[in-house]
Amino acid sequence: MNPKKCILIGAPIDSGKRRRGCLMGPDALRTAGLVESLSDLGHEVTDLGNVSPDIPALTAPDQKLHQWAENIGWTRALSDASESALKNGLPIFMGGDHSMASGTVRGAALHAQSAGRPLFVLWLDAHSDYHTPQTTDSGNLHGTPVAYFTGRDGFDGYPEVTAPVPQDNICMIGLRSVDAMEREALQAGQIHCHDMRQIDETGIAKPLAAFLDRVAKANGMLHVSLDVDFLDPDVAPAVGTTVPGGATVREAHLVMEMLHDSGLLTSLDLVELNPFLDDRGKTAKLLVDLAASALGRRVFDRPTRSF
Ligand code: 6HN
Ligand code: MN
Ligand code: MN
Ligand code: MN
Repeated sequence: MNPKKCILIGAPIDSGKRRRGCLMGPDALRTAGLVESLSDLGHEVTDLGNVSPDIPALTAPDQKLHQWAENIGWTRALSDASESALKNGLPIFMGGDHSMASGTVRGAALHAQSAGRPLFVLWLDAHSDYHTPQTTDSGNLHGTPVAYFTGRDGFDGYPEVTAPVPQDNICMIGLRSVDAMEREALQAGQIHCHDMRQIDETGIAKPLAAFLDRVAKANGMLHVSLDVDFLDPDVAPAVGTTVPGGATVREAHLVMEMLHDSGLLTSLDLVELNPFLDDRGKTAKLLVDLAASALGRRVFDRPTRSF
Protein backbone atom coordinates (compact mmCIF):
# COMPACT_ATOMS: atom_id res chain seq x y z
CA MET A 1 0.00 0.00 0.00
CA ASN A 2 1.18 3.42 -0.94
CA PRO A 3 0.04 5.83 1.82
CA LYS A 4 -1.33 9.12 0.54
CA LYS A 5 -1.96 12.48 2.09
CA CYS A 6 -5.74 12.76 1.73
CA ILE A 7 -7.02 16.30 2.12
CA LEU A 8 -10.78 16.45 2.72
CA ILE A 9 -12.45 19.70 1.73
CA GLY A 10 -16.14 20.39 2.41
CA ALA A 11 -18.00 22.17 -0.39
CA PRO A 12 -21.56 22.70 0.87
CA ILE A 13 -22.65 24.32 -2.37
CA ASP A 14 -26.38 24.24 -2.99
CA SER A 15 -26.71 26.95 -5.62
CA GLY A 16 -26.35 24.77 -8.73
CA LYS A 17 -30.03 23.83 -8.82
CA ARG A 18 -33.38 24.63 -7.26
CA ARG A 19 -33.89 21.58 -5.06
CA ARG A 20 -32.12 22.17 -1.75
CA GLY A 21 -30.21 19.81 0.50
CA CYS A 22 -26.72 19.24 -0.94
CA LEU A 23 -25.37 21.74 1.59
CA MET A 24 -25.68 18.88 4.13
CA GLY A 25 -23.56 16.57 1.96
CA PRO A 26 -20.16 17.20 3.59
CA ASP A 27 -21.51 16.52 7.07
CA ALA A 28 -23.30 13.36 5.92
CA LEU A 29 -20.02 12.07 4.46
CA ARG A 30 -18.25 12.89 7.74
CA THR A 31 -21.01 11.17 9.72
CA ALA A 32 -20.76 8.12 7.47
CA GLY A 33 -17.09 7.82 8.48
CA LEU A 34 -15.10 9.12 5.51
CA VAL A 35 -12.12 10.21 7.64
CA GLU A 36 -12.01 6.94 9.60
CA SER A 37 -12.41 4.73 6.52
CA LEU A 38 -9.44 6.33 4.79
CA SER A 39 -7.28 6.46 7.94
CA ASP A 40 -7.96 2.76 8.53
CA LEU A 41 -6.35 2.09 5.15
CA GLY A 42 -3.13 3.69 6.39
CA HIS A 43 -3.52 7.08 4.73
CA GLU A 44 -2.78 10.37 6.43
CA VAL A 45 -6.13 12.17 6.43
CA THR A 46 -6.75 15.85 7.15
CA ASP A 47 -10.20 17.43 7.10
CA LEU A 48 -9.79 21.11 6.29
CA GLY A 49 -13.45 21.83 7.11
CA ASN A 50 -15.82 23.63 4.77
CA VAL A 51 -14.96 26.28 2.20
CA SER A 52 -16.96 29.48 2.57
CA PRO A 53 -16.93 31.67 -0.52
CA ASP A 54 -17.24 35.41 -0.99
CA ILE A 55 -20.25 36.04 -3.19
CA PRO A 56 -19.70 38.87 -5.72
CA ALA A 57 -22.33 41.52 -6.33
CA LEU A 58 -23.27 40.48 -9.86
CA THR A 59 -26.49 39.99 -11.73
CA ALA A 60 -27.06 37.10 -14.10
CA PRO A 61 -26.91 37.80 -17.85
CA ASP A 62 -30.27 36.01 -18.13
CA GLN A 63 -33.00 35.69 -15.52
CA LYS A 64 -33.35 31.95 -16.07
CA LEU A 65 -29.90 31.36 -14.56
CA HIS A 66 -30.36 30.30 -10.94
CA GLN A 67 -27.99 31.85 -8.34
CA TRP A 68 -25.42 33.02 -10.89
CA ALA A 69 -23.38 35.15 -8.43
CA GLU A 70 -23.30 32.37 -5.80
CA ASN A 71 -21.95 29.92 -8.37
CA ILE A 72 -19.25 32.35 -9.43
CA GLY A 73 -18.21 32.87 -5.80
CA TRP A 74 -18.03 29.12 -5.24
CA THR A 75 -16.11 28.56 -8.46
CA ARG A 76 -13.44 31.04 -7.43
CA ALA A 77 -13.15 29.73 -3.86
CA LEU A 78 -13.05 26.05 -4.85
CA SER A 79 -10.60 26.68 -7.66
CA ASP A 80 -8.21 28.26 -5.15
CA ALA A 81 -8.78 25.43 -2.64
CA SER A 82 -8.18 22.80 -5.32
CA GLU A 83 -5.05 24.37 -6.73
CA SER A 84 -3.46 24.80 -3.31
CA ALA A 85 -4.48 21.37 -1.90
CA LEU A 86 -2.96 19.62 -4.92
CA LYS A 87 0.44 20.99 -3.93
CA ASN A 88 0.22 19.03 -0.66
CA GLY A 89 -1.71 15.85 -1.36
CA LEU A 90 -4.78 14.24 -2.84
CA PRO A 91 -7.82 16.47 -2.36
CA ILE A 92 -11.23 14.86 -1.87
CA PHE A 93 -14.01 17.39 -2.31
CA MET A 94 -17.15 16.59 -0.33
CA GLY A 95 -20.11 18.14 -2.15
CA GLY A 96 -22.22 19.93 -2.64
CA ASP A 97 -23.89 19.92 -6.03
CA HIS A 98 -22.04 19.37 -9.30
CA SER A 99 -21.52 23.04 -10.09
CA MET A 100 -18.62 22.69 -7.65
CA ALA A 101 -16.65 20.92 -10.38
CA SER A 102 -16.31 24.26 -12.18
CA GLY A 103 -13.99 25.23 -9.36
CA THR A 104 -12.36 21.94 -8.45
CA VAL A 105 -11.44 21.12 -12.05
CA ARG A 106 -10.32 24.66 -12.88
CA GLY A 107 -7.95 24.53 -9.90
CA ALA A 108 -6.71 21.06 -10.85
CA ALA A 109 -6.04 22.24 -14.41
CA LEU A 110 -4.04 25.22 -13.15
CA HIS A 111 -2.03 22.94 -10.88
CA ALA A 112 -1.38 20.46 -13.69
CA GLN A 113 -0.31 23.29 -15.98
CA SER A 114 2.29 24.51 -13.49
CA ALA A 115 3.44 20.92 -12.91
CA GLY A 116 3.91 20.57 -16.69
CA ARG A 117 1.52 17.62 -16.92
CA PRO A 118 -1.76 17.22 -18.79
CA LEU A 119 -4.99 16.95 -16.77
CA PHE A 120 -7.49 14.19 -17.53
CA VAL A 121 -11.05 14.06 -16.15
CA LEU A 122 -13.20 11.00 -15.54
CA TRP A 123 -16.85 12.06 -15.33
CA LEU A 124 -19.06 9.45 -13.67
CA ASP A 125 -22.62 10.72 -14.11
CA ALA A 126 -26.02 9.99 -15.64
CA HIS A 127 -25.70 13.45 -17.19
CA SER A 128 -23.05 15.13 -19.31
CA ASP A 129 -23.32 18.55 -17.59
CA TYR A 130 -22.23 20.10 -20.89
CA HIS A 131 -24.74 22.94 -21.18
CA THR A 132 -23.60 26.51 -21.57
CA PRO A 133 -25.52 29.26 -19.77
CA GLN A 134 -27.14 29.88 -23.17
CA THR A 135 -28.27 26.33 -23.94
CA THR A 136 -29.56 25.32 -20.49
CA ASP A 137 -33.35 25.09 -20.25
CA SER A 138 -33.49 24.54 -16.51
CA GLY A 139 -31.12 27.42 -15.73
CA ASN A 140 -29.50 25.11 -13.17
CA LEU A 141 -25.77 25.66 -13.30
CA HIS A 142 -24.91 22.16 -12.04
CA GLY A 143 -25.68 21.19 -15.63
CA THR A 144 -22.78 23.32 -16.96
CA PRO A 145 -19.39 22.57 -15.32
CA VAL A 146 -17.94 20.51 -18.19
CA ALA A 147 -18.72 23.29 -20.66
CA TYR A 148 -17.01 25.75 -18.33
CA PHE A 149 -13.77 23.89 -17.70
CA THR A 150 -13.37 22.93 -21.36
CA GLY A 151 -13.48 26.62 -22.20
CA ARG A 152 -16.83 26.93 -23.99
CA ASP A 153 -18.21 30.46 -24.37
CA GLY A 154 -20.89 32.06 -22.25
CA PHE A 155 -19.38 32.21 -18.79
CA ASP A 156 -18.54 35.94 -18.71
CA GLY A 157 -18.25 36.96 -15.06
CA TYR A 158 -16.81 33.57 -14.07
CA PRO A 159 -13.07 33.31 -13.39
CA GLU A 160 -11.35 33.06 -16.75
CA VAL A 161 -10.42 29.54 -17.88
CA THR A 162 -6.76 29.93 -18.76
CA ALA A 163 -6.05 26.18 -18.68
CA PRO A 164 -9.03 24.56 -20.44
CA VAL A 165 -9.19 20.78 -20.20
CA PRO A 166 -8.85 19.37 -23.74
CA GLN A 167 -12.01 17.50 -24.76
CA ASP A 168 -9.95 14.47 -25.76
CA ASN A 169 -8.74 14.20 -22.12
CA ILE A 170 -12.28 13.70 -20.79
CA CYS A 171 -14.07 10.39 -20.40
CA MET A 172 -17.74 10.20 -19.40
CA ILE A 173 -19.17 6.93 -18.15
CA GLY A 174 -22.76 6.24 -17.08
CA LEU A 175 -24.62 8.59 -19.40
CA ARG A 176 -28.36 8.09 -19.77
CA SER A 177 -29.85 11.59 -19.66
CA VAL A 178 -28.34 13.99 -22.18
CA ASP A 179 -30.33 16.99 -23.43
CA ALA A 180 -30.61 17.71 -27.16
CA MET A 181 -28.30 20.74 -27.10
CA GLU A 182 -25.70 18.84 -25.10
CA ARG A 183 -25.84 15.86 -27.45
CA GLU A 184 -25.33 18.10 -30.47
CA ALA A 185 -22.24 19.69 -28.91
CA LEU A 186 -20.85 16.34 -27.71
CA GLN A 187 -21.32 14.76 -31.12
CA ALA A 188 -19.42 17.61 -32.73
CA GLY A 189 -16.58 17.35 -30.20
CA GLN A 190 -13.97 14.92 -28.88
CA ILE A 191 -15.16 14.02 -25.36
CA HIS A 192 -15.20 10.22 -24.96
CA CYS A 193 -18.80 9.40 -24.07
CA HIS A 194 -19.84 5.97 -22.81
CA ASP A 195 -23.56 5.61 -22.19
CA MET A 196 -25.25 2.85 -20.18
CA ARG A 197 -26.13 1.05 -23.41
CA GLN A 198 -22.42 0.63 -24.06
CA ILE A 199 -21.74 -0.47 -20.47
CA ASP A 200 -24.45 -3.11 -20.90
CA GLU A 201 -22.73 -4.38 -24.02
CA THR A 202 -19.04 -4.23 -23.12
CA GLY A 203 -19.00 -4.09 -19.34
CA ILE A 204 -17.64 -1.09 -17.49
CA ALA A 205 -13.98 -2.20 -17.31
CA LYS A 206 -13.28 -1.98 -21.02
CA PRO A 207 -13.81 1.74 -21.70
CA LEU A 208 -12.27 2.63 -18.34
CA ALA A 209 -9.14 0.56 -18.99
CA ALA A 210 -8.68 2.21 -22.39
CA PHE A 211 -8.95 5.64 -20.79
CA LEU A 212 -6.57 4.85 -17.91
CA ASP A 213 -4.08 3.53 -20.40
CA ARG A 214 -4.11 6.88 -22.21
CA VAL A 215 -3.71 8.80 -18.92
CA ALA A 216 -0.73 6.64 -17.95
CA LYS A 217 0.98 6.99 -21.34
CA ALA A 218 0.65 10.79 -21.16
CA ASN A 219 1.93 10.91 -17.55
CA GLY A 220 -1.33 12.71 -16.83
CA MET A 221 -2.94 13.86 -13.63
CA LEU A 222 -6.44 12.47 -13.12
CA HIS A 223 -9.41 14.21 -11.57
CA VAL A 224 -12.44 12.00 -10.96
CA SER A 225 -15.88 13.54 -10.51
CA LEU A 226 -18.40 11.09 -9.05
CA ASP A 227 -22.03 12.23 -9.23
CA VAL A 228 -24.38 10.19 -7.00
CA ASP A 229 -26.74 9.72 -9.95
CA PHE A 230 -24.07 7.70 -11.78
CA LEU A 231 -25.43 4.96 -9.50
CA ASP A 232 -28.80 3.35 -9.86
CA PRO A 233 -31.40 5.13 -7.70
CA ASP A 234 -32.32 1.85 -5.98
CA VAL A 235 -28.89 1.74 -4.35
CA ALA A 236 -28.29 5.52 -4.18
CA PRO A 237 -31.57 7.38 -3.64
CA ALA A 238 -30.07 10.54 -2.08
CA VAL A 239 -29.93 12.73 -5.18
CA GLY A 240 -32.35 15.19 -6.74
CA THR A 241 -31.80 14.07 -10.32
CA THR A 242 -32.31 10.29 -10.21
CA VAL A 243 -32.39 8.45 -13.54
CA PRO A 244 -33.28 4.73 -13.61
CA GLY A 245 -30.85 2.25 -15.08
CA GLY A 246 -27.64 3.41 -13.45
CA ALA A 247 -24.46 1.67 -12.39
CA THR A 248 -24.72 -1.18 -9.91
CA VAL A 249 -22.85 -1.27 -6.61
CA ARG A 250 -20.35 -3.72 -8.10
CA GLU A 251 -19.82 -1.72 -11.31
CA ALA A 252 -19.10 1.39 -9.25
CA HIS A 253 -16.70 -0.47 -6.96
CA LEU A 254 -14.90 -1.96 -9.94
CA VAL A 255 -14.34 1.53 -11.34
CA MET A 256 -12.91 2.65 -8.00
CA GLU A 257 -10.76 -0.45 -7.60
CA MET A 258 -9.32 -0.03 -11.09
CA LEU A 259 -8.61 3.63 -10.31
CA HIS A 260 -6.70 2.57 -7.24
CA ASP A 261 -4.76 -0.13 -9.04
CA SER A 262 -3.82 2.32 -11.78
CA GLY A 263 -2.16 4.63 -9.23
CA LEU A 264 -3.31 7.56 -11.38
CA LEU A 265 -5.93 9.29 -9.22
CA THR A 266 -4.82 12.77 -8.13
CA SER A 267 -8.12 14.44 -7.03
CA LEU A 268 -11.70 13.35 -6.39
CA ASP A 269 -15.15 14.98 -6.17
CA LEU A 270 -18.02 13.29 -4.34
CA VAL A 271 -21.00 15.28 -5.55
CA GLU A 272 -24.78 15.73 -5.53
CA LEU A 273 -25.35 13.85 -2.25
CA ASN A 274 -28.62 15.23 -0.85
CA PRO A 275 -28.93 13.74 2.65
CA PHE A 276 -32.51 15.07 2.89
CA LEU A 277 -33.47 12.42 0.32
CA ASP A 278 -31.43 9.55 1.77
CA ASP A 279 -32.69 6.31 3.26
CA ARG A 280 -31.05 5.93 6.70
CA GLY A 281 -27.70 7.15 5.35
CA LYS A 282 -27.31 4.38 2.81
CA THR A 283 -26.17 6.63 -0.04
CA ALA A 284 -23.67 8.45 2.16
CA LYS A 285 -22.30 5.11 3.37
CA LEU A 286 -22.03 3.81 -0.19
CA LEU A 287 -20.07 6.91 -1.25
CA VAL A 288 -17.69 6.41 1.68
CA ASP A 289 -17.18 2.77 0.67
CA LEU A 290 -16.54 3.80 -2.93
CA ALA A 291 -13.99 6.38 -1.82
CA ALA A 292 -12.31 3.68 0.26
CA SER A 293 -12.13 1.39 -2.78
CA ALA A 294 -10.54 4.21 -4.78
CA LEU A 295 -7.96 4.58 -2.02
CA GLY A 296 -7.08 0.89 -1.79
CA ARG A 297 -9.66 -1.06 0.20
CA ARG A 298 -9.70 -4.63 -1.15
CA VAL A 299 -10.39 -8.19 -0.10
CA PHE A 300 -7.24 -9.72 -1.60
CA ASP A 301 -4.15 -8.20 -3.10
CA ARG A 302 -3.77 -8.64 -6.80
CA PRO A 303 -0.60 -8.57 -8.85
CA THR A 304 0.31 -5.06 -10.00
CA ARG A 305 -1.12 -4.44 -13.43
CA SER A 306 -1.39 -1.64 -15.89
CA PHE A 307 -4.54 -0.93 -17.84
N1 6HN B 1 -25.98 17.01 -12.72
N2 6HN B 1 -29.47 18.33 -18.06
C1 6HN B 1 -30.26 18.70 -16.90
C2 6HN B 1 -30.22 20.20 -16.70
O1 6HN B 1 -30.98 20.71 -15.88
O2 6HN B 1 -29.41 20.86 -17.35
C3 6HN B 1 -29.80 17.94 -15.67
C4 6HN B 1 -28.50 18.36 -15.10
C5 6HN B 1 -28.03 17.44 -14.00
C6 6HN B 1 -26.83 18.00 -13.33
O3 6HN B 1 -25.93 15.83 -13.11
O4 6HN B 1 -25.12 17.36 -11.87
MN1 MN C 1 -23.58 15.86 -12.62
MN1 MN D 1 -26.06 13.81 -12.74
MN1 MN E 1 -14.45 6.55 -26.26
